[in-house]
Amino acid sequence: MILVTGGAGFIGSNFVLDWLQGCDEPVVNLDRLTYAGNLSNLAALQGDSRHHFVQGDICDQALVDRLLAEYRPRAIVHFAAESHVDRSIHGPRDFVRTNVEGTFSLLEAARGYWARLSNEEQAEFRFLHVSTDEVYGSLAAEDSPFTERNAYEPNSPYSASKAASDHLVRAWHHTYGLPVLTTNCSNNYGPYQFPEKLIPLVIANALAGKALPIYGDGQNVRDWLYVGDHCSGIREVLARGVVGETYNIGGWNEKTNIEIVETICDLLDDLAPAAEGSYRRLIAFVPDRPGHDRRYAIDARKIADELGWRPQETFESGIRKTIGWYLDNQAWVEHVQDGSYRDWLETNYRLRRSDR
Ligand code: NAD
Ligand code: TDX
Repeated sequence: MILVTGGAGFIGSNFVLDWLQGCDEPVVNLDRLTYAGNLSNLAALQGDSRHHFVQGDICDQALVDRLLAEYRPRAIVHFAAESHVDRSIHGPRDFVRTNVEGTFSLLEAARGYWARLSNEEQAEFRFLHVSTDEVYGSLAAEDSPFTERNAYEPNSPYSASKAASDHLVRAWHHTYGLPVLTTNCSNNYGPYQFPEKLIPLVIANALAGKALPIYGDGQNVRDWLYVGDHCSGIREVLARGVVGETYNIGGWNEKTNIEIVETICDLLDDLAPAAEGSYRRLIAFVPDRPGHDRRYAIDARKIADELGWRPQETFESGIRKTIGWYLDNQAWVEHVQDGSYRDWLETNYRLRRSDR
């Protein structure tokens, strides 16, 4: 049994689906179901006794204590977070609460649970913390990609809250001996990503004939990784990572934002041509994001050399898959945009409430 937090969000739900496709080890999935959590992502697991969903908050330590005692997981894989940089600029409080306080609560629960395990169970136990490359700050064009030894220089409320959580995880290892692992990954894309992030937003807006907003000059650079490759990297680190270490995960796929948006427009022109002409006509340059980091790039040699992990998708194959998924699942986008998926959830999924 493993405990996954945030397993109804974008990466967490991909991880749970991939995990249960690859093995029969059950998952208890703790998710608060914020706007970003969507149980319909896990509809394929309805009635599957290997998946135990619990709606609840990682800040609720008493709940996490109960879940650990009841399910006795051999690992915690911690995805739950507020994850959108723009939201963190407009309302940073939830980011500090969930990302910092929530990770603290989870660590405290894990520490108590771990202390009561047998020696054998203690040796097997892992707390894997899923984090981001944004903690390293912004690179200039001539800088080398981030390695695990780069100093932390977070610039947004989101990245500052993730950096704080990474530090807590590190401290719980060094001070209390909790067997932790941390992964710092670049920008993910793929199925089930909430259409507030660049790639799904551009696909959804293009199909709806709406403007495709590009912040600033469109020359900001991100490294892009297909979500399935992130999930396989996490599985490798969980299985064979060295306790106390951090691992960067990245796709060696640096792209400017304008390149990304133009690529999506061109693929959509082939796959779903619009009567009005190329989707590029919808591109609109808009005022920049405050404090917008210029460039992220990941040096993923450590996880490649030490654990043998390599991404399976190129950007070209991954973006085609992703666009195909959004074209086939336009109802999903409409539901998450208008909130009606919550009705779906009430009628189609039996929830275990945190106040049980
Ligand atoms: P997401 O916003 O899609 O999902 C977050 C999930 O966490 C949601 O299901 C939400 O309901 C849940 N959640 C939020 N607050 C909670 C709380 N207090 N208690 C319990 N559950 C709560 O995020 P994502 O993009 O899937 O990111 C997952 C993790 O990966 C995050 O920790 C994020 O920082 C990290 N990460 C994301 C990316 C990316 O490109 N999306 C890249 C690197 C790292
Ligand atoms: O409408 C937009 N227009 C635009 O130009 C949006 C939503 C974004 N952008 C730009 C901002 C970034 O330079 O595109 C780039 C990507 O933006 P986001 O999708 O918001 O991602 P980013 O800010 O890079 O952060 C993401 O990657 C790292 C995730 O949201 C984080 O959770 C993860 O840690």
